[in-house]
Amino acid sequence: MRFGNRLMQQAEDLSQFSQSEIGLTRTYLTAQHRQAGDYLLALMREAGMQADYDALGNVVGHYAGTDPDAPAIISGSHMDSVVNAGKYDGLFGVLSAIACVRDLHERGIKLAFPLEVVAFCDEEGVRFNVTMIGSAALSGHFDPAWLTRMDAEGISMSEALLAFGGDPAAWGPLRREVKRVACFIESHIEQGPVLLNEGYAVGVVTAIAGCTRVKISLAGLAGHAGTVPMPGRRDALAAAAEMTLAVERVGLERADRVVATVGKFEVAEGGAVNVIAGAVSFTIDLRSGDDAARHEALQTLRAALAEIAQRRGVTLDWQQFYALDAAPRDAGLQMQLAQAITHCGLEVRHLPSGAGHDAMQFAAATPTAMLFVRCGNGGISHNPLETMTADDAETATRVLLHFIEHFTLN
Ligand code: HGY
Ligand code: MN
Ligand code: MN
Repeated sequence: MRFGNRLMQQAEDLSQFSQSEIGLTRTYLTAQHRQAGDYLLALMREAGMQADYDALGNVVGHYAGTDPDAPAIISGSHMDSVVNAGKYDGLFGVLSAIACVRDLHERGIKLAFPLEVVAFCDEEGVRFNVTMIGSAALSGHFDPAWLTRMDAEGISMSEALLAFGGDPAAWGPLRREVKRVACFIESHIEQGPVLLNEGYAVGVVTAIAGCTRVKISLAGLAGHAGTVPMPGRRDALAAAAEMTLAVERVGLERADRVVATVGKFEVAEGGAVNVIAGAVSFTIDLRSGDDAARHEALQTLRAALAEIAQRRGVTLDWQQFYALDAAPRDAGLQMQLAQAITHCGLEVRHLPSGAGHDAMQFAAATPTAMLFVRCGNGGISHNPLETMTADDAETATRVLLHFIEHFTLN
């Protein structure tokens, strides 16, 4: 095995850089970001790359090509995690790309195209509620207003960047010139059951689902739990609970094409056992591979929540804070990826991605492709039970390497 065991060990090593005692949580611009970044820098340098942090905390490695005019192949994924995460979400795409460059370096091979490997600093958006910060910067979608976003402790992204050693004023030059990028290829665990259930080690991603995220804030009337009669209460928590079920219902009624989730639910000041909740907020994450279906579901949901708010006498504030359209993958690159899979003696399975990925940020101007690798435990992810095998890590890295070595411009 050229890659699999080493890659699994590296993922194990990196999982120790966690903000939580139990499980893995690694968020943007923390000491754990630095620890994992330093580990990845060392791997990149060992693999023959010039590597360093950029101004926003991305970890970027460069492997020169033989043709100074050739555009670069960029490969990578994110190095941050959700709360209580698995070990492979994001990092598999970084480690497999590094392993490919290391293999070329050890064989003394330089390709015509320069190679860039990127560990994106923040894709999950846990700390500042802004997702895909690193890939947005490289693809020209960074919004400087994000720098004023505060974390739960009231620290702004700009302050955290300065404390990390980054430079909040230097995000502009991170944008890659479109003509200097040949393609972006991301390998990633599937985070679902399809490859596992159908017996495929890897798959070619056809499209990444579009996603809209909304923060709902409800204001009712706080009151004494013992003295306020049931009829006529303006209970923000009960209203939020009914709305949460409405989110689930809208998703279930469109289960063939939409998923809808309430992932965060907060009672102001934590609530109290003997107080009718006056203020509650929650988040909605609504996705579909079909943008029209997502928009229809969102409108239906918005009307349903408004009716509940009106009937229950609570006010509803609807703050959409994220929206990305479905992003089909480049057909030519899908074909090259399929050829790499065939070359490795495997059947080709095409499938969509319900999860969002950094590759979405590049799709508007750069040919992008994604390679999925099977995960175990029913495909579970965003959960410490997330798992994959060294054999599949080996297979996926061989496919990625073949794709990179035989890449041709469309
Ligand atoms: O939410 C997602 O799909 C990704 O894990 N950020
Ligand atoms: Mn994730
Ligand atoms: Mn991911």
